[in-house]
Amino acid sequence: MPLEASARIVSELTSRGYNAEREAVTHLASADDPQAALERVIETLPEDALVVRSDHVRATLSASDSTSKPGAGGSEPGFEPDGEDPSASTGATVSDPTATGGGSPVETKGSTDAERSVDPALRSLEIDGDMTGQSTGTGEYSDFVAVFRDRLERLGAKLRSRINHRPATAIQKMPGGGEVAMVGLVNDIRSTASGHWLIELEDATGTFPWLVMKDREYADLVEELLCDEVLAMEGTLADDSGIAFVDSMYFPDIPRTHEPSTADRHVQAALISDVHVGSQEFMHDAWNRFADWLHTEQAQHVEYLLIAGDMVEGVGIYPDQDEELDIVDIYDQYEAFNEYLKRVPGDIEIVMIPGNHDAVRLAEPQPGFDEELRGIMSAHDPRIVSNPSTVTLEGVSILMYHGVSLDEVIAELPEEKASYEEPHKAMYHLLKKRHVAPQFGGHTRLAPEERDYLIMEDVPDIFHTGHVHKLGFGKYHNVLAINSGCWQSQTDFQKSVNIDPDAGYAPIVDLDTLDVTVQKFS
Ligand code: D5M
Ligand code: FE
Ligand code: ZN
Repeated sequence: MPLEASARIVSELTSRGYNAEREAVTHLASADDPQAALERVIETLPEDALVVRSDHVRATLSASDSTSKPGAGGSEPGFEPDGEDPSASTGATVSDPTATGGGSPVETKGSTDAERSVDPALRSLEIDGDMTGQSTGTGEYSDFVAVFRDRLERLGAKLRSRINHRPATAIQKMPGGGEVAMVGLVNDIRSTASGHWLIELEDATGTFPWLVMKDREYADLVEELLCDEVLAMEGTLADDSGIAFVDSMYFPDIPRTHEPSTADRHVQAALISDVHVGSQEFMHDAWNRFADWLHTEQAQHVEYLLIAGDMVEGVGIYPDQDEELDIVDIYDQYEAFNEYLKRVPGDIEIVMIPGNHDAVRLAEPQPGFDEELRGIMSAHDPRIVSNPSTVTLEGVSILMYHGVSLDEVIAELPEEKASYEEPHKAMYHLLKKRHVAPQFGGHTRLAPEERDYLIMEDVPDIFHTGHVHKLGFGKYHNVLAINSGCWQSQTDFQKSVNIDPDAGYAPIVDLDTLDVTVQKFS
């Protein structure tokens, strides 16, 4: 099926306010006169229809086949290709869906359009950890105490069985020279005059200082530590019991033996983020190519679309941001985003969480969009949940988090351990700490709640973030970490700090194997 014809059909339907099932578009595109077929289909649609369904198209076209010759309605102009040259360069792991000859890494079974039909009964989509409507925080100091206590309790539970730990106040009273262990939050990290490291751990009873000697093998781990993360230390008490010398450190971590779940059939999910509609740099052509591609046979197994925040550019997010706005009203930005969502096939399930550019509170966890914004973004009936949330697709759990803490991980850790060039490695550290935003008080704003929603209580099969606008993926203890790039070309700010965004890519995950292929649309 020619991509241009389906692209044109999708545009045409979108401009008239309709969404369409993929199969419906395929069917229309393969009609002798697609434009006439489309007109007939629209004429016969029920008045309240929002989605053009394949059974309706089939019924309409077969009815009219018997009464008129193909193209008989034909006063409309025929379908011309867009004239847009969608060619793009391809990289090693990247496939260019618009190049002739395909070269698709996506497995296609058979080649007939009829096989693309999706049986909704095979799908399953569950949400966990959506805190929308659950916020209890009043912003009082006591809420901060509660959220850190919950963090220490729940992450500490992952460590307490592994060591013979004691509370901070009990350690102070133990005889000097003995073996000791403690589970706590990192309260402070300081280097000493002689180049050693002093780490203060805090638990519910108090604090205790731990010294990491610079020549010990664990010294290397100190540069990975972030304030407020939970870990355990084991070591030897000094003679006066005022400090302990670290022999081992333990992190909540992902067990190395973790075996991810996979789907029982060949089904795929597209993982994206950072659309930034409303920005002058929003790449609408790339987005439209992506949406059009989703209507093609090559994308027939893509049944889910996950969007990890920054749907729109927002207003007043950064200084002088208004100079780069294409749409200045935040609601208009969401209206426009909704139009772009409509181009996505109506039979793809969409899940989305907010990011720091979206119109929800900035402090994390961020509840899902309010009713007014849900109303605006309703055309595709997306599942709108909090940042973070876990979505389980056919048994495969995907932790979605926008990713603001990645800026901090990248700023605090040495280049080889976390960088914008390899954002997935920064994600590995969050997995190791079993927390999406450990450090409080920097870029990441924390909303005090009774419960710490940012903890990774269960091990996800996939961890999906965005925010840093760089594409990267890899596995950490069998968990697939994906940072999904963006749909916004380089902004003036990014130019000034040398951020070269990966814009216009869609990583596609096979849910049956957790393999990733990247489709390029820019
Ligand atoms: O963030 C996109 C990336 O760029 C993320 O790594 C933060 C960084 N960024 C972008 N603009 C700024 C300004 N003005 N200050 C600091 N950091 C910035 P996004 O959430 O899409 O803006
Ligand atoms: Fe962004
Ligand atoms: Zn962001």
